[in-house]
Amino acid sequence: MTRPDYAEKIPNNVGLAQDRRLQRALESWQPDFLSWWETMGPTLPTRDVYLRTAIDVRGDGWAQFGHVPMIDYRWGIFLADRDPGRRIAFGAHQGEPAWQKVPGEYRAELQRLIVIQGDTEPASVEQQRNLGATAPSLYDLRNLFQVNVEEGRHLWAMVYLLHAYFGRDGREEAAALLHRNSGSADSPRILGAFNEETPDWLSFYMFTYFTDRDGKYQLGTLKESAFDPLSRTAEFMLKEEAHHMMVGTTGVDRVVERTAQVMVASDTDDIAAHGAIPLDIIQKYLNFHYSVSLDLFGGETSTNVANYYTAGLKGRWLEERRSGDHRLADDSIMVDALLDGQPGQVEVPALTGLNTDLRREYMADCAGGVKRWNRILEQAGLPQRLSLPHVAFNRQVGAFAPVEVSPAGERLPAAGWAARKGQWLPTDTDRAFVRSLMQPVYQRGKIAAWVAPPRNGINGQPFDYDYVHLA
Ligand code: BYC
Repeated sequence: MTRPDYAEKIPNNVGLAQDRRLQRALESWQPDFLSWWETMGPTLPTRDVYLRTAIDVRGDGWAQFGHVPMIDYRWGIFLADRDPGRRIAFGAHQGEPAWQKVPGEYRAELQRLIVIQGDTEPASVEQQRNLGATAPSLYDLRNLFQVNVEEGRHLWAMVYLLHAYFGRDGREEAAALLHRNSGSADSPRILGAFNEETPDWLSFYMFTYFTDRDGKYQLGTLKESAFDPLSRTAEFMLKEEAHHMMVGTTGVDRVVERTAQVMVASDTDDIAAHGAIPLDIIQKYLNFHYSVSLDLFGGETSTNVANYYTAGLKGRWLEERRSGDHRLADDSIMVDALLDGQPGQVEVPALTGLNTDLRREYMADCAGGVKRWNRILEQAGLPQRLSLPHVAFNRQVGAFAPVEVSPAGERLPAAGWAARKGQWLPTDTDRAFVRSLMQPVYQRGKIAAWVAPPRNGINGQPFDYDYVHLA
């Protein structure tokens, strides 16, 4: 595998210069991407930002850091190294060599998975475009822009696959990825969570914790794909994705830390007047972002996912490391379901329950975040704790979509839900209060009062480094 070639118009490690047709097609998509970035990307004018750029796909030295004007960021196409002996790990084709081309019979499904994945990437940039105006520090501002440019690169990753392997249909889908927009009434993004606003930094941290973590799990399943270029693309994307989740994890840490400090210092839970975010509002934001992200795993039972698995298009989380059967034809699984109108579980064939299997991996991972935030509260000597709501709470997709359920899992009549919803999900007043705290802090080494500073800077730099030069 070659190192990315930065002399080319589109940096890549896929030998683009050897395929003139593909190169031309991607070079004609490039100006559309750049004009999308200018019109739908970050709105805060900046001179340059301390960004990391991938220079290799291997090892620790895979990225370099430096101040770059964002529009000059080198969005490129990078696939993890190819394993020439790779074999399909699961499904009906288990044991056969991984595919280097798209088999005709799976073309439509593969294209659909790639389009859905690709659609989320620019959507998140659109959702976050105005956050620069209210950044709590230059450090946070830099992290926001790092996440944004890499989501842009992830779009490139999917567009490469569409152009290289799906012909004219693929090129049309690549164009459409720039035409749908988050929250648009006429042509919204495909998945629900990507049409929600990210209007403030608490939402941003929650989004990068919960929704980027869905990305981790979905990419993990695509990394198992029999279609080798998709697997290799997903593998490298996961490497970049780790930073995005760090931004979310430590972002929520820092909000909870500050909240706890102010609660202790002022000896009250009602800290709104003290310029920090009350714990009950943090819990409501958590409830919202977690439940919306649970929807991203699709229905508890799904014939789509059974077909994807059997065909070898999308595996389970850590498929190759799992012991036992990798075809799942005779297995069963207990999935969440409505039983006599109450949240419960039913047994279904393992194949149709695969969305549930993946969602459970995700839920266990999310519990880790709550544990660390509760440790912060505990260390501050506070008795309050955060928690994940029940799996049936506030769901719009799947078995629980038709019912209303409290965070504790208790079924509610419509009137009960309407009366109590504001205790569990952010109200307009909560959102307005959080927004009122969001005043920008652009001086080096300074930070907004509602969030604690990070323990570490980026790439060994101190917190008061000049991470961003504004225009
Ligand atoms: N919203 O059979 P079902 C990321 C549709 S995030 C709207 O249960 P399936 C990132 C579904 O399409 C990761 N519609 O679904 C994070 C289906 O439609 P059709 C993104 C939904 O197919 C942060 C119907 O409902 N990647 O990378 O088993 C920043 C029946 O559903 C939703 C992927 O998701 C929804 N939430 O599973 C940046 C991977 N859920 O067929 C980036 C690719 C379901 O009836 N996608 N529907 O027309 C997939 O693997 C699957 O398509 C899904 C759905 C998991 C999304």
